[in-house]
Amino acid sequence: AAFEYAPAPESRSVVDIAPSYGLFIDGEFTEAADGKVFKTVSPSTEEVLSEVARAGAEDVDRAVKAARKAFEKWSALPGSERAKYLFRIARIIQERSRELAVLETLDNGKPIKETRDADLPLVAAHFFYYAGWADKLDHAGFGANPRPLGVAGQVIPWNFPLLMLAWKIAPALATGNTVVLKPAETTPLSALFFADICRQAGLPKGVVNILTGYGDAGQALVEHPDVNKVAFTGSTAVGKAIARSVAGTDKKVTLELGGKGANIVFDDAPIDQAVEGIVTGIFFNQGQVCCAGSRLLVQESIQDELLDSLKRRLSTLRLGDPLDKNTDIGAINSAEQLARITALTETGEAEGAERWSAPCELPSAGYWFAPTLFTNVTQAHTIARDEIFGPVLSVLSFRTPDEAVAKANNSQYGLSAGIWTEKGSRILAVANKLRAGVVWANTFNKFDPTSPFGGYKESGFGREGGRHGLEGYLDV
Ligand code: TXE
Repeated sequence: AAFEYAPAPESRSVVDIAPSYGLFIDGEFTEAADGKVFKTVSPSTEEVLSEVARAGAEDVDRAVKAARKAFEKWSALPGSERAKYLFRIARIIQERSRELAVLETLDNGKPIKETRDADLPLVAAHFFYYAGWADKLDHAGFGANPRPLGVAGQVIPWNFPLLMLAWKIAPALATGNTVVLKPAETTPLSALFFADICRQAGLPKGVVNILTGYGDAGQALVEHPDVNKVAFTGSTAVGKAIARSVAGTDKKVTLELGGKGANIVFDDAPIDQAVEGIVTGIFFNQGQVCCAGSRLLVQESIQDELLDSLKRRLSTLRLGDPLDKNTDIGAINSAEQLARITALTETGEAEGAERWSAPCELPSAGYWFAPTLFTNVTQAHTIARDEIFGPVLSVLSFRTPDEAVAKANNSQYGLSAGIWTEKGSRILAVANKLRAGVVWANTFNKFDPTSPFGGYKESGFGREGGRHGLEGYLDV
């Protein structure tokens, strides 16, 4: 690993959570203009963690004004100066990663193993990576002296609260933009913690503003006339609504939406390795991952063997307290998300697919769903087409590579895909035919700040990460 991290956290006492939090505007925590608040709960226990200010249109306006004012100075700083702030933020994230991992696990429900070993290292890595670009923009291949856009309005989801924040804020600041970011209503706490890190790093006031709130605040933000750039990650329905609402303005937009990734296993694949990759592909973060490998496409000749191994492996997954270092499967993020997953799996059964769920005891409080797979799935089934965004795998089979490609591409989405085979030539041949923004070979859900990430088709447009991730924040 490139970075060192604190020893494993094991208890919520690692992090102080205040009983209430304000909005972060112009470097200060402040109440919402109309005094509204909402509660954030731990999805694994339903315990109220804190009460958070709920932003409205007036707060959005205040935050955008602060960001506009800050833009004048921030964009005029030499890139090397902006880099210093980003490096400082990255280092503080590392230093405080233990607190952040526990906080994220409490507010989101995902296992500490993941926040500690995946989310937090990647969050720091993104700030380090984009810090490195801040003084090299002339050499990023966009021509000399590319210019920042201005104020970026960013709306993010709840599945990787801090990582999505890093994907949005790090490139925006590196390129000289200022930010108003709205985290998802079910996971506001790590973004507020990050606001505190900005203060600790001495970041000038107004460069980063955090507005906790609901979709109405997100809508007011993306529609605000003084926002120059809109970056959204979330549902395809809201993404389309945002695209419509900014049409006819001069705002630049990047959208990262849903997915229905195909994980394709050929008959020459190393089965044990493929099984691990299938598990990572769909059960990482309880399947609440836009690029999850939610459709398993398995070559017919090895289907029975693969499914037997997979079921054996799923039976060993440990579901429960996400703060336990041994937990593999944590809680579903919200009652609403659990209801969506439940409804789609019921549709799967009603349409004739065969359901198998891993044997495990679900805790009585909180939002839980056992790792589940469906066989006898056809391409017409709803569970083969719609994003479930939960720990549910739909299994389909194929005979030839061409059929695998056709099935993989038979989707409104095009975010991710995986290929499992010993043949390098097959990897290249198949990958080039897949209409997906990222294709993994003999691995899955591998992320790196140097790699661009984003979708084809209804999975959205624009790229985040890598050099490409700079482009959405620049006039070139
Ligand atoms: O998403 P929403 P939800 C998919 C996944 C999931 C479904 C619904 O399939 O089951 O979406 O999840 C803000 N204008 N993904 O309802 O509503 C909202 O407050 C501006 C895939 O949670 O899109 C939150 O901050 N903003 C996905 C953010 O949008 C609005 C991640 C996402 O919430 C808004 C999440 C509006 N009109 C869900 N309405 C991925 N691509 O990773 C809501 N928001």
